Amino acid sequence: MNWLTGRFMLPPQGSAFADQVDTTFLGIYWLSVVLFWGITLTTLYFAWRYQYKAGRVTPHQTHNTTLEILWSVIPLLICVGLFFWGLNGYMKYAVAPGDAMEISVTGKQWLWEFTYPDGSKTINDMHVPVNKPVRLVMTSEDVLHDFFVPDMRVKMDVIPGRYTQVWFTPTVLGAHTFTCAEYCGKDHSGMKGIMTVEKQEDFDKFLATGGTEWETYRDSGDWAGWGKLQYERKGCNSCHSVDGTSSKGPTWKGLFGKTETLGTGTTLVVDDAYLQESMLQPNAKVVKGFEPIMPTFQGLLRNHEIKGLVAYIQSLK
Ligand code: HEC
Ligand SMILES: [Cu+2]
Repeated sequence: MNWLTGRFMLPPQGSAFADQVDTTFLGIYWLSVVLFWGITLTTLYFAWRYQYKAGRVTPHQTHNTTLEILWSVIPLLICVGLFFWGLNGYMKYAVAPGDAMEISVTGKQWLWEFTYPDGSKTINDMHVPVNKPVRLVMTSEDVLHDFFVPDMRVKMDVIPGRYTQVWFTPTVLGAHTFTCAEYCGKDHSGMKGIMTVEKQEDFDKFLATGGTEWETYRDSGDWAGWGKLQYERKGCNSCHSVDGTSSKGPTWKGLFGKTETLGTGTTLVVDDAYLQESMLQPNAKVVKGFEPIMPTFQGLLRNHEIKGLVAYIQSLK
């Protein structure tokens, strides 16, 4: 195992500076291991070597200048060395390069929302092009959150009323998980998602249409499957079940075609138009027995995503 510069117990390295972060971390880790065992074993040895023996006299010593200087100066040098080692890495990654692509990240109970330079938005689903620097400008709408992408070695508090930033250059194609690393309430553990690192042309396609996945569903005509993906990706699953249990929102099972009673007492038959309106203007018609807590998905759902969701709901008999 390549224990100093390799992964040793750490997640895969997905960004350009992951290696430097790991080297610093593991350097301090192994220094601590050596010091811990050195001190512990020496203590145990001395306890044994100088244990009480009847008649043994301890020599009287007031001090030892050489020793005292050594045990002050050596740790001092180690600390100063560690400081500059850390500072070097910190300075490099404190300020993003000017050509970094900016993605704004908003944390709220309990989801992550991403806004791309062209205004496209996604929830709990982040896409970035490979080998291009990305800068995240982050804020929170409610309480403290913390955006953590272990593979990228990116972790930063997300604070209400303030902007924080991080940047990184993703180098490994594929899926990388991210999560909230600051306990932020009941459903904190649900604040997670996937960062997909993809080739520039796939990223452009994603911005325009929802990506290569969309093409697969379109070509197979599987609208309900496409909708199910949106149900998970856009965070609908944090409030709507598909198995008949009602949580924060009404279940989707058997929803299509049923007669729904609204808070106002009126009734209607659930059809395409009502479903679409419920996504874009959720407060226009509030279902009886539920709070109007559903956020609007205006601008967050593309037309073909809405169509997929409607097909998915229709399929849940
Ligand atoms: C924060 C919780 C929450 C999230 C997230 C959420 N909803 Fe809702 N949704 C509700 C609540 C509460 C209601 C019932 C009150 C109302 O009608 O506004 C509702 C109602 C609906 C209805 C009408 C249901 C009925 O029984 O008539 C539809 C359709 C719907 N949501 C779709 C969606 C879709 C699609 C998403 C994801 C893109 C989503 N919701 C995300 C809370 C949520
Ligand atoms: Cu959080």
